[in-house]
Amino acid sequence: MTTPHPALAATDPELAALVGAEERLQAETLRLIPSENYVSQAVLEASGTVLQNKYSEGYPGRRYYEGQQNIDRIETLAVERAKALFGVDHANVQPYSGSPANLAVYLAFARPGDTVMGMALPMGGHLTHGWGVSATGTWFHGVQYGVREDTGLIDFDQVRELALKERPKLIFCGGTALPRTIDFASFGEIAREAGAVLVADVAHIAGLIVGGAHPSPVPHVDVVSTTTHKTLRGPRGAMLMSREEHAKALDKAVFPGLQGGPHNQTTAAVAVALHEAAQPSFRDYAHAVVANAKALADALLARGFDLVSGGTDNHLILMDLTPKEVPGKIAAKALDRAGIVVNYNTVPYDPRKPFDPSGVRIGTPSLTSRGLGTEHMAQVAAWIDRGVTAAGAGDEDALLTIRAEVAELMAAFPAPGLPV
Ligand code: DSN
Repeated sequence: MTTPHPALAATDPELAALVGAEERLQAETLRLIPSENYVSQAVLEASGTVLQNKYSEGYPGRRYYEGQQNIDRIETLAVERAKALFGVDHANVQPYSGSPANLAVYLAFARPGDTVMGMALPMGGHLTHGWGVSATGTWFHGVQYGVREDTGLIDFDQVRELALKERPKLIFCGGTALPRTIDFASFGEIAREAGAVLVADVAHIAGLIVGGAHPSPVPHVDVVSTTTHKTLRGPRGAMLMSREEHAKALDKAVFPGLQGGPHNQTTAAVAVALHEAAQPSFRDYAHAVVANAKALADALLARGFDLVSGGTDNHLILMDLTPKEVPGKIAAKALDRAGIVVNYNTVPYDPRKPFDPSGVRIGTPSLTSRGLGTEHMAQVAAWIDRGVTAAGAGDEDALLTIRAEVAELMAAFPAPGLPV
């Protein structure tokens, strides 16, 4: 059999074997982590080019190194595509990933000790939205909002009350475990009333936004921060976008404020992903991701699962396994052995600890990229149900049986970017 990475296999067989093993794992398993995806072969190729060899501190036309003839055009292409796709005045495609992108926003608009506001991590927010263990909660005074215990929905009364009392410099909206549509307009009204800069962190839903399957934050917020590798289906990277008035502050914060040379190979792959996301087929993809998530949520509800907020509007489902009497971590690890890859997650008001929480977070971006449709979601829910039951009973044979069934279905839906 020929190897898909001949030079790697010849130079470093040990590493090549590990890459091959990961390719098999990604091919054979049902990947349900909502922040993951499969990039296309074109994105993979762009991110593995000689662009890797070039230093390019600065911005197109304003670099600190020579030899930027091609790099400038590549970065400009990525910037122009981002602007067109998201409908923004300004885009910076250089942040290395989501956390540095958000840190650059702090650098642009706040000073250490300032008050900032975001959703609490255990409620579905992100570390970089001012949570205590993050630099953003250590160097800044983070105040945190959450969701209502009875509905699982963002508590806008609390958001407004906190914002007017604390007068934060920055308000972050968006998160990592929010199954419902984000009401950017309400956040915009509150931020204006409080005099805060409003940042929408749309890392999870960027692909849904450009695909027309989630409302855009652009008319309502000052800054849009996003990673490029989740529903947007690009390489691991990030972007900051804004109106023209904030362009200089953001650019200065990214470079020279926080980062050195941009990762040009990633910039190129971001440009490719944005080109792909501008195609009509990507709109179909974004809507299919949501349709699959809704169908999966319905099938799980029918099997007696407790879903935070009662379901989903987007790509993500947060299951509270408390009624099943199986802790999230035990369930996640058992599902992994069954070939179903998920992550354990806190649920709002979780009585358990973050490293051993009550919930499991799942999503449909990856399986949709493989071509699975709503007709498959009853089967996916059945596997999850059987897997959780087997986890509770310690039934390893049942997990192995599921693993074989999963692999059989996955073989019929080859994953983009992976050797067949
Ligand atoms: N790690 C990402 C996620 O899984 O949601 C957030 O940064």
